[in-house]
Amino acid sequence: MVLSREQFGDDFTWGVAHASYQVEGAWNEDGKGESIWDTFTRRRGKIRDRSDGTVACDFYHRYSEDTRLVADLGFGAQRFSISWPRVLPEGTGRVNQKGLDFYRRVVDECLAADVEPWVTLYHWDLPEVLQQRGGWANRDVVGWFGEYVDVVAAALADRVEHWMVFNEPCSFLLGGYLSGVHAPGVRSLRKFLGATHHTNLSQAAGAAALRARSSDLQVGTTHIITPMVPSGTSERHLRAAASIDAFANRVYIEPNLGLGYPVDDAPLLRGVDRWVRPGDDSAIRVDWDFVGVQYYQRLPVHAVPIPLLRGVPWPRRDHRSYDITAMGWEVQPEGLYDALAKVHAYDPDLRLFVTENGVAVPDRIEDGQVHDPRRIDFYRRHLEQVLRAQSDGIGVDGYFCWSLMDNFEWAEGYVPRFGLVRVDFDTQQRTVKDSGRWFEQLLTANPTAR
Ligand code: IFM
Repeated sequence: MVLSREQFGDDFTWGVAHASYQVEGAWNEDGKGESIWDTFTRRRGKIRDRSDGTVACDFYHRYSEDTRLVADLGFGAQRFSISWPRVLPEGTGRVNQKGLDFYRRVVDECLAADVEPWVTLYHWDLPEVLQQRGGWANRDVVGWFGEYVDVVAAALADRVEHWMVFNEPCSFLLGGYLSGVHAPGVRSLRKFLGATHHTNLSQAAGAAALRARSSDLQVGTTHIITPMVPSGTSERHLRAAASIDAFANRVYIEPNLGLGYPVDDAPLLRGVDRWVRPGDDSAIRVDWDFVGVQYYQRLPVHAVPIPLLRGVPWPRRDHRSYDITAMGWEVQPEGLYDALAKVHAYDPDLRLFVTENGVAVPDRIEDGQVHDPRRIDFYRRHLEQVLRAQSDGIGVDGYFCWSLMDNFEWAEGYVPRFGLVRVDFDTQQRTVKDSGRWFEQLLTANPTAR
């Protein structure tokens, strides 16, 4: 199918996304405190290429030219996150004005370039001092987070309309508190359940702090949705898929919608009860203006028990017949449709945005160009699924590419490259890839010329 911008509707938001620790660098400049990723990356064996985000894409100093690039490629929105320890170096209390000023400059740069700033409040870089006090497993985090959100909202709510409270709770909770592959590297089912409940409460506290600042804001959050596909029709496989769906998708969504924890499909989740207090059922509820759906892969599920999870089945990769990305993920565009349909089913009136979708492929620079046909094919096929969703009545109002530029991919370091723009991490030179040009053509060219 030949895609054109018009097919998606006049009000459709086209954006790019990135996150503080992955792009900013300047890890200790202008009074910033340490985050859990500053400390985690120093631990041996945690990052594949032993790298860290101390410099990353140097967005802290290059936000102007990068924002100009966003506009030149035809995008109308830039989604970025705020680093909590840059704003509150001690996690609570003293505000670092220079940190807040940086984000005001980024926002103003966006507005001047006619690029709408979309702000994420938490994309995984908790202040290290708060981790020393238990991090997300300490219930006090709900109050700490509410205070932080209020500080940021006070500084930016007059010029930022779209806010996302969290980025992918699933990723930092499963990775940070259960498998331990992400910061803070904890491996404990008990703490994972506590951290999950406190994050869900913090979704509500963050949303309330935003709404208290202004009733004009669009308040949302984002979830990575990984559709689970049972490997067979036997009861065992069906139960395995339902159980992992509860762990990887539903547990971060449903409590905020007033649906409680999905304990019937995943009895291990009953352990959350020890963390729940009277009144939490109502305190946890949020009336979202929109939800950001983030999609990368679907997972075939076999009933293979993992000891740490005491019998909970875990997805096993079995995708020989699919195109596999540099992350080892299966390219399955229909999964994006399934992810959108899954969230839509909770509330057909909820506005949805694809707030992340993208692919890491091993691309290289040749004669000053980066030819990345696999990435173009990936985007084309996923955008077709957005159109399919829209035509089936699923309200999808925007699409953000992950990512504007190659950046620090957490435990994978700088090996996987997700950008529409290549970054040479030695020189910081940016080179627009063919996929970036493809978007530029889609978004800016005269329709008859495509
Ligand atoms: O790089 C991450 C991002 O921080 C969160 N969503 C998934 C991306 C790719 O792994």
